[in-house]
Amino acid sequence: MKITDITIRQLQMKLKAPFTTSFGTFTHKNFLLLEAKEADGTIGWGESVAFESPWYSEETLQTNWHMLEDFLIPLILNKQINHPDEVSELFASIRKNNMAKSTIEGAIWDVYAQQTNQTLAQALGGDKEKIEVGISIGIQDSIEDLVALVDGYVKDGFKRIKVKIKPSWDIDVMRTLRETFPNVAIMADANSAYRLEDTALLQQLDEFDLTMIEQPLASDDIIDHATLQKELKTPICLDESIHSLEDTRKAVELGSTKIINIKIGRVGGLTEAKKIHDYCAENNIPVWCGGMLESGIGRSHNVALTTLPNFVLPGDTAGSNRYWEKDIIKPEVVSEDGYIIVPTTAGIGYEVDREAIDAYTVAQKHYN
Ligand code: OSB
Ligand code: MG
Repeated sequence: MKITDITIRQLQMKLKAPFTTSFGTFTHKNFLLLEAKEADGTIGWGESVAFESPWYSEETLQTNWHMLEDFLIPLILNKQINHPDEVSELFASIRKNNMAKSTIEGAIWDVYAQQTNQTLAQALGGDKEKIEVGISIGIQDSIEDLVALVDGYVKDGFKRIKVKIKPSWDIDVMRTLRETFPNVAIMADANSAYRLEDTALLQQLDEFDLTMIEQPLASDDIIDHATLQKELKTPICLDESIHSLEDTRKAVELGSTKIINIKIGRVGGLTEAKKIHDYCAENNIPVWCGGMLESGIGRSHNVALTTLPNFVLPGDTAGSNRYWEKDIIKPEVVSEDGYIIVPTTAGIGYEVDREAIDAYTVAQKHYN
């Protein structure tokens, strides 16, 4: 492969409903899309999962654009690439900036899959025909509102309900949910809202038989999580703390985590995501695919990754209609009765809706 042209677009899409975490509320998603053209005309698509502000990680839409324009794109344009695994080698001189790296690597995986006439899932080595879907629910104004929402999602068939928690929106919320939905798989995601001093409070969650608690402590910590896990029955799942296979190995060896949430952007791309998957499979650590409120393009990469065998827990990759009035792919990602059917056409498997992309584009730049 030789990538001869790259276009970066900034899109703004309005969420159907605001999404609130322990850090604040999103009403819109502003993000970058990357279109890469190979010498033979094949086009691949990647999505940056960086948000506008650095609350989830230090990367932002603007830092991603800067890294892509000034460092990453020049390392890719017109270089001979035999396999997408080589992209991370080309980027070896650039530290971190994983979401920026992943944006371009994802597009190259899409090109590679099309040129080898495989689905992205097949190119990665996955073989599921459908994947199990869970849903992530933001912080609500009242417990009654939350119960009503969860009731709807349970009826829709979602295989697992994840609820955002924060101090003062935690124990009572989870108790009510467990009492109302005794047989549903429920988990909590704290997005780093607690400290080790909160151990006694977090131990109260053990009563509610949660599938896991996601990232209770600091986003850069694996030491305190190991201490906390010794005091908790509920399995800890790390999200923000995991940026690589090395982070995964260290966290698993320390006992900081029993489950890993893999996000392609956070770990720098599909190649690293697959390595983490393989390591976890060998070490009996179940994994699942997290979400970053992606458009259909990022979502299609998540669907493909989830077809790998050790993605044994339902992910956060719900259908397009959970987020958008109109997505940017055709057909949209559909979740039905808690499953998404994996597409069967080559590459990401969904057609890109250029009219929709144009309508959401607020800025763009071409590189060649
Ligand atoms: O922590 O998993 C998270 C959304 C934005 C940023 C971080 C997270 C989330 C979610 C929702 O939980 C995932 C999704 O539905 O795409
Ligand atoms: Mg999370």
